[in-house]
Amino acid sequence: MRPVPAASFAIIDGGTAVSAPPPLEGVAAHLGLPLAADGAIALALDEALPAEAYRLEITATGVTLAGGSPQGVFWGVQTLRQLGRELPGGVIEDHPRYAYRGAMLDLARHFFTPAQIKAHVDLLVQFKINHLHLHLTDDQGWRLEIPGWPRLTEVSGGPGTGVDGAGPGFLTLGDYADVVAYAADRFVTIVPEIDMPGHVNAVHVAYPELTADGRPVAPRTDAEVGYSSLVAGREETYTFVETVLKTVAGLTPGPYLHIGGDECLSTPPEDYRTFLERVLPIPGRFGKSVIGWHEIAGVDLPEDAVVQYWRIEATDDAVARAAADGRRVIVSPADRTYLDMKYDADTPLGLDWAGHLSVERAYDWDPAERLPGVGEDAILGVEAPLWSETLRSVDDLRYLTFPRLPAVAEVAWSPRDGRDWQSFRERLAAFGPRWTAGGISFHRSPEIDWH
Ligand code: TNX
Repeated sequence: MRPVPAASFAIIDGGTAVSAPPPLEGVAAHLGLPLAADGAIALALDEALPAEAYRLEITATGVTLAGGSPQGVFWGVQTLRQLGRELPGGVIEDHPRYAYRGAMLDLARHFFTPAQIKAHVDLLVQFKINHLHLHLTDDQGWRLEIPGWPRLTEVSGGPGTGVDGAGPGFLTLGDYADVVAYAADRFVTIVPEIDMPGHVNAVHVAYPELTADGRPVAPRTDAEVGYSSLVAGREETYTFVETVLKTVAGLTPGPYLHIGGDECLSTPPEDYRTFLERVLPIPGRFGKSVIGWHEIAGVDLPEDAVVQYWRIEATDDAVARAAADGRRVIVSPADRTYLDMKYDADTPLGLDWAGHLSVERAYDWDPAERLPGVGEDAILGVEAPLWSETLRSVDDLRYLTFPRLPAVAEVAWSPRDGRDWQSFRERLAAFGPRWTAGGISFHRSPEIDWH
């Protein structure tokens, strides 16, 4: 840290060091600067602040960064990194609007390796995302090793799986633990999803004895939905589900297990209800809260259940009733948060069933005004899902993620009256050169005057 004559800003240079008390040494390491007792950047805990809040004071002689917890300090570190090497003098006091700020990655339609997932986490935390939801299973593939059920990954995670057969692979127990630990070190909670009772063709390919008639099922590599279902009326179904959820709960330190529940178009409504009434309480027995896509709101929910809303239409009475009964909602409307929607008609990747999603559309909306009956208090947070039917590489994943993920992340972090599209698009423009320098592919949206 070099004092500058104008005294209005500070400069981080090769000689700048960080001081941190022992509980913050791990956080300090994320600055990539040496530790020293008299470092010009001083990290501290301030228990008067909420856990995720931080206060950043920048003067010509140094920087003080205090957080309500190591996580709060970590978010302040992200802000410092965003400011660059020339830090404007002043005080920033900041805290999140929502506790749950999520991104989702679909590993089932196209697998990404642990190294790729970790690199993704590194990019997400820059925007203060604190949950990564992994969609681990679907019709086209099963991506997490489950002891006792080896064919799930040997067959349905093997060669030729994924959309177009182009996305094979799976996480071993060790891989998953490694991803969880890496994310935790960056204050990101992994939210594992095992999608059921629909989206299970990969289960039936691996274990035909779980189908209705016990006959073998062909693998599917197309992108259809709504044709497969676990059988609600058979005990074997629940033996399978219990084992899987117990395994995933045991591997997952975070508080949530996502059980899917979406698009069960081939499950008769009574079977859907029967199945969910059996399965919704299972995460609770393993100490976890259950999350499901909003279709689950039609069924009696455990008290701590969380409903993830993805609809594009404005109303959903079942979700509003669940909110009135005290259930929390994660807001992921497809027309505002789905990173797999095309930006515009020319976007080479992505889908368009929810319309085109420009950067401005991803930014300029309010979660608490989206759904009648689901106001601020009912909202746990906001998540941007990325379904991977059209992804074939990390570049593809990043191209759809950036720059819309930062837009949704700001919707989740900043208060409504603290957000402004003009200001956002100017701040976003500064990421162009950084992403380019880092080899991070992104969409050069014409809505932004890129630097
Ligand atoms: C709907 S949204 C799905 C997924 C697809 C996605 C594609 C939801 C809960 N289910 O199965 O991948 O659309 O955008």
